[in-house]
Amino acid sequence: MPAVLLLLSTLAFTPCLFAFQAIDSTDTLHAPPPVLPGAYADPHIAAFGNRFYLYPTTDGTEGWMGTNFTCWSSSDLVSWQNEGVILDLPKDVSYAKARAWAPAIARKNGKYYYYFSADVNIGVAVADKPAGPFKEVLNKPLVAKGSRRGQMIDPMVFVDDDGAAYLYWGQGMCNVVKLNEDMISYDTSAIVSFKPQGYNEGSFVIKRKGVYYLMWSEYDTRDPRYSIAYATSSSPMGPFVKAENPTILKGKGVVKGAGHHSVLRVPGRDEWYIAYHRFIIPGGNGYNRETCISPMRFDSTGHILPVNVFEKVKPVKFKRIIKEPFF
Ligand code: FUB
Repeated sequence: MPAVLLLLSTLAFTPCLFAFQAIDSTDTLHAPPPVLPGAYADPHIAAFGNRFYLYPTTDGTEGWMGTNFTCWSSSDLVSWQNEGVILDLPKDVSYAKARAWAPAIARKNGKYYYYFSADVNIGVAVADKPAGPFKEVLNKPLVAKGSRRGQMIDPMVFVDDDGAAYLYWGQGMCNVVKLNEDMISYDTSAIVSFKPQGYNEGSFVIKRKGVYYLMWSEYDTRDPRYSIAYATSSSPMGPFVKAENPTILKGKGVVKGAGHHSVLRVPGRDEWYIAYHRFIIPGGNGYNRETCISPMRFDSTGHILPVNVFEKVKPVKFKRIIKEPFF
């Protein structure tokens, strides 16, 4: 092609290119697809060995009447494989049959501990592998319905660098207690309960550069304003101080009801991702939610930056075999 024609054709395409880029970063009508197919909420994300795992609530019924839990695994955070049902309340749990909500996973003593909400109790099951099979171990709730103010749901276990594990839970109130070495018992007199301003449910804790970040969901999960806020502390037991700009994840445009999250640090890197649910696009609501993942970043002073719910997660590779601390 003669040089002048080449220049003309390049110029002719340039505005299209700019227009495309502009739409890509500001378009709130077209959100990235969810990472799991179908109705899954309250995703707990984790990395074990050289794989990523998601443990969600099975959604899609009025009143959240799901009865079983699934596990999903991935090598890159983008393609997810269904590992099947890992706990089935009617079959595997004696004290609860439905309302299988908001699970959490933790690893310690070479075992995988799966904490789950079931008929507004919190239970615990144990496995040798991240995708199970899990066995309910107590034959009674770890936290019983009605034992404290608020709902006994939404467990999360944070294992600190020294191997100490802390259980967080609660709707209405945030509760925290250090778990015993066995991960399935604790001193009830040591429970600390508090309510950060705006707190509703879904607490999650991470530690970065010596700072403990407590995050939680605000508003009701059926409310399009459902969103995530955070506070920080120098101790896993608090007190936690709510951040100056606390909202780190909320809906915009077609994205509604974005919340009940968990956070993943890619092992060995200062690279973070947030897993959360939103109303299914199109046509979803607080009982029909889907699981998404977006990058999560910090500023140079350690504040969590607001997440762009329109940023698509790109494939993440483990660069090498990671030897993680194995408590
Ligand atoms: O999925 C059922 C309930 O909805 C969860 O336990 C809450 O956190 C809310 O997401």
